[in-house]
Amino acid sequence: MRKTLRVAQAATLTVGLMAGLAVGPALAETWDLPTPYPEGNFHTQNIMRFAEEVNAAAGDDLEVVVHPAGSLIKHPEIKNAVRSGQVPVGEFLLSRLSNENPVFGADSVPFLANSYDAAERLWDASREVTEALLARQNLMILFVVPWPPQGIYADGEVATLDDMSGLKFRTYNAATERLAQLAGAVPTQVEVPDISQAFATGRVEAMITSPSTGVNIKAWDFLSHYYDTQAWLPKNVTVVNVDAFEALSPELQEAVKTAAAAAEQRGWEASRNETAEKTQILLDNGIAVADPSESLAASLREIGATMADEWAEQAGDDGAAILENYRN
Ligand code: PCA
Repeated sequence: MRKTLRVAQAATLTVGLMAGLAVGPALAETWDLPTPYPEGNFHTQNIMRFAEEVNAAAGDDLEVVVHPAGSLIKHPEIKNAVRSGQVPVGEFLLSRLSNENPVFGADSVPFLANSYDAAERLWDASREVTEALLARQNLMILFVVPWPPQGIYADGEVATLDDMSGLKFRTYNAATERLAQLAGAVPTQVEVPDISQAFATGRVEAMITSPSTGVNIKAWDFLSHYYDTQAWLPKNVTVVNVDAFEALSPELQEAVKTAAAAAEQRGWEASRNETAEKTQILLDNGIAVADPSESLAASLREIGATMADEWAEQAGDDGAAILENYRN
């Protein structure tokens, strides 16, 4: 009798433990969030803050874990990883998708929108169609944040476009590749975590990117000049898989949306502050920072005009609608 009782008690205890494990707080859902850029970058910092805010609001129900610098998933695969549900959320450079549809590359048309105010207006004009295109891939935008204006880095003076001729030029999307071609340079696609290595080994010799990325990779280790060409402000987008989002309780969906709206606002502000702050760090480390010469600026504007025509042709009706919205 005593023995039976003990066994029964033990059985009850075991069942209780299992039940406890099955619903216990240790089993909060984890959302892995891969990003392409290093932890110190302002986009990554902003996303980490987004994760903190969601986690604080979600209590034990959801934990967003940020994996920077392509450590979980490499940049070229992040979009499809979110689309397929391999991960529920992720960040990538929107214009990387311009090969799927030129609309995604609207923000990388040189000189179309090369100030923060213009970039904001261009995004207002393109947000709806961009969201609709991503929705077809089961993706919903959480927030969008621009990089500072893009400038040219080189190891030596670039007084005219001729000085770019034949340079091995690091690119990050179709527009930078096309710009390099039109400038007579030799394009090579390299992701940010691999840039230092690419310069160190001579695989690339020049690039166009922001003061932020220049500082993140310590451009002064390989390069001497930065030209503030203010060519465009490309944007990063953080997206969520729609099924993963809809599987959340209404309260959690609200918490994610609230944190996303805050991240978008904070991100634009941080980006505006980045430009001067990171340009100063380039200067402090011995990079010669200058405006492009009149000759270089004129050549780049010409390249920009060619690329704008090409984009308008490729982007068709959607592109025309974006331009019309943007200009009015
Ligand atoms: N940095 C990213 C994209 C634009 C930027 O400023 C890069 O260089 O890849």
